[in-house]
Amino acid sequence: MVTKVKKIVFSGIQPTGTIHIGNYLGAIKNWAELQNNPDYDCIFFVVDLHAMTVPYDASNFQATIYNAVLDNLAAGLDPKKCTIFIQSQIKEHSELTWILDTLTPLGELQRMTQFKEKAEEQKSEVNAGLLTYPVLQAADILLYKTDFVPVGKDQEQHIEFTRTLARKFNARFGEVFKEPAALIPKAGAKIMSLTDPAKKMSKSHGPESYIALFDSDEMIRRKIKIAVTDSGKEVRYDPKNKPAISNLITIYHLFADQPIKEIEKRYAGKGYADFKKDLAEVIIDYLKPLRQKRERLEKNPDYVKNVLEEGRQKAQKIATATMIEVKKKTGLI
Ligand code: AQP
Repeated sequence: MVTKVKKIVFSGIQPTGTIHIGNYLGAIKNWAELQNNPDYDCIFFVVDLHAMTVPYDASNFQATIYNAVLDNLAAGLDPKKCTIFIQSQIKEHSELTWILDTLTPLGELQRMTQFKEKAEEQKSEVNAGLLTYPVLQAADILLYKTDFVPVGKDQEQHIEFTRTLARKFNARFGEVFKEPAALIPKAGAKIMSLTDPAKKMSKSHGPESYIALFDSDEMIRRKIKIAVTDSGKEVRYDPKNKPAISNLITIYHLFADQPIKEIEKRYAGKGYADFKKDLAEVIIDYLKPLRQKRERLEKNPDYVKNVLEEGRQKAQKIATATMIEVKKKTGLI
């Protein structure tokens, strides 16, 4: 009997505080769907090393990392169907980063959109890690011989960079890495900020700009109520001319699983206020079971510990095997 080789799906999330609905709709929701596909072997991880590139509090970092794992389990990752682990527990990520660093032109990193934005945001703390972030990300992905990386639109440039590095390494040292492809969702790939629809929804733009996955019902109602809207009062999907309301319609469409046309029809002749009131309830209804699941998980730390240990062991096996190949090809002892 011929066993079919499964494609590797690999992606991660930073433990930098609360996960928001942008992270969920752009990435985690798709991860939870992909893990059900029998053709895929899914590996997801919490990228704590990446989170160290921005100012953070070491005294509660462990709790933040642990909470990110809880958030992802509550949001639908099922350890029976996928591998879940913590980046820093696999040393090979850092080891491969160094080797890939030596293949990376400095100018390419300086041109990365995320670096330019973050360097602007944290002017006083532009560390080298912020610059080499995409190299660590490439090492993460390549270490697992990844085929597909499900991410939001903002990560497209980093995946392209990863492909370039894989090609470069293979050309110079011999074939080791696969060239991964980004899997970007058709809708939800870039959920915009509630306070500024020109910017992507982001934790760093203040709590009113995003809805956290585990915000209270009251917080969700308030944030949607004060979310900026466009001039006029028509609930119409038109990202170019009505970016704020189009963003809210996208959120409605994805959480209610209803076509955009149907939503527009339902609110024809009604104003933004009616639409926003219903949108808040749609989000609340969707997120309720996730919150309940998180509460159950919180009471079961041993289960979470076991999930992470199993994940670590599976990840370690793959990472070790890849690094043996890498060391051989690069001439290291
Ligand atoms: N606004 C978004 N819309 C769709 N997808 C998004 N992602 C992030 N923001 C959006 C996707 O979520 C996954 C995890 O991203 P991350 O851990 O790298 O988080 P981030 O992009 O750093 O999130 P923030 O909120 O923007 O953090 P700060 O403010 O700290 O920089 C990725 O697949 C990403 O594409």
